[in-house]
Amino acid sequence: FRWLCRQRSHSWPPGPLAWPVIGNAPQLGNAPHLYFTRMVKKYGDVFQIKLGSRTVVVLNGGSIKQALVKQGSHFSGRPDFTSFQYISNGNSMAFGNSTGWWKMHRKVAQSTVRMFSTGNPQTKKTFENHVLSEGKELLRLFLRKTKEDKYFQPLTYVVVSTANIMSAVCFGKRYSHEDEEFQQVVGRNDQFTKTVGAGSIVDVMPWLQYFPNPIKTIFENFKKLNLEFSEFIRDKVVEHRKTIDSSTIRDMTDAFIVTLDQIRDKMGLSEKDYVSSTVGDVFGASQDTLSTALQWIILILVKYPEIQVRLQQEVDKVVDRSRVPAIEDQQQLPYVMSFIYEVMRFTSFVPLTIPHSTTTDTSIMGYTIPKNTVIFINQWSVNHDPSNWSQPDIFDPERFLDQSGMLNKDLTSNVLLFSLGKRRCIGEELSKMQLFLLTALIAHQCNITADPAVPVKLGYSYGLTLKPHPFSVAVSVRDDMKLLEA
Ligand code: HJJ
Repeated sequence: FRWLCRQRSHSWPPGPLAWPVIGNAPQLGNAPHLYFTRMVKKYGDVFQIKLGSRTVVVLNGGSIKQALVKQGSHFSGRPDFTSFQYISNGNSMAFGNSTGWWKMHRKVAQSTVRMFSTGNPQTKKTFENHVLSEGKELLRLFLRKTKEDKYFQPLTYVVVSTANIMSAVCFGKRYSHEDEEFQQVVGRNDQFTKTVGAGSIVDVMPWLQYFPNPIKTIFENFKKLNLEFSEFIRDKVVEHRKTIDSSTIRDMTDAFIVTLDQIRDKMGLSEKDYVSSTVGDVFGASQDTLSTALQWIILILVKYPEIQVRLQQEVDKVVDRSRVPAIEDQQQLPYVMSFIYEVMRFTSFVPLTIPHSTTTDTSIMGYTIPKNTVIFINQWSVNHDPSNWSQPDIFDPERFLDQSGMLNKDLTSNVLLFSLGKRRCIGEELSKMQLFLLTALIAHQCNITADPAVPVKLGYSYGLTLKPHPFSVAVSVRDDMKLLEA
């Protein structure tokens, strides 16, 4: 068949032979991004596989920019995957197809997120305050846990803390680490991530949800978590609507209520609640990704103690003991920034983006692709491409520093973690600011160590985000500083 196609003027992308019914699903294994990256060697940057009955075109390396930027509108769709229909009751902007007023909706979301993070000096300060006070609280908790248990698992504390940062921004409220309702809402990121990751079994073989098997159970849990998550968000929005005063915007939810309702009425759209799904996307995406990033940062700090020392030395040169690091210090802390970029590159913890689909018949690198084809974007392949990076599988922040020790912006811009084009992440600035502040704070205040009896491993479980396997650490204050002990 492929031979026949080549005889005509167009050709489909090459790819491995597929089984009937299941296609290439079994070959994906527990790390699809690695399977795809192996396939690049055989077929090139663009190839196709079958997942269940669907054809999926996988884009790697340089073909990604070509598709998402140069031919952006052709590749900006989302597939009608089963799992996506349960996120925000099918109203998620991030997982939904870009029809109708999606473009304007995205613009509103983008500017609102900016308004509450990096938008102007005043909001920046407020945001910095949220991050640092939550960061300090987290480190105090770490110290207490170390006293109690010596080595402890940081996971749940990291999740609640990072969720609290965005809860302050979105809802003007933070939760205690003991709050069970909050833990229920944000504590199931692993289930979410598994079910929506590219190559997820229910999306590939949706019929599995209809008879008893392990996938059915996983999917029911996913539906339940989304219902409860949506309910949490909806309650927040209802509460805000009751008490809102449009002359004093308290938080992001207030801002979305004012702007989205206004646009909806001006455009004569139906009396639908667009606020909940929008806030849900922002809160859900930021807490899931930031908690994952911080887990990786902590794990890498204990894996490479000499890099931890190097971070501490740089921060000490710039920030004395009378204060904690601030946003303004970022320019003077190139090693901290190179460390963060290296964590993003090395872990590539969003290995594939949320799946795309083509919005029209199109072509890429000479291959024909019909409308509504599922497109996987392999970010991992870019970040580990040996023609782009020397020894890509080695963790080395120095790769981003030039001879004078400054951050090389040309190199950092080659790291692909927030996607590109019409679907690129709207939280990139916000997220980098948080990672900078938290990393600098940790380096300034603490030593983090692993149990010498347990080797530090960098293994992970696959999903939309790669989550490190559970690990334990001990945390101590670096000196007799009083700040954290308060
Ligand atoms: C969630 C974790 C959730 C939503 C949204 C509505 C927008 C990581 C990458 C993109 C993030 C994409 C978005 C995720 C939305 C979560 C997240 C969870 C329920 C949700 C590439 O985040 O446990 O539940 O409902």
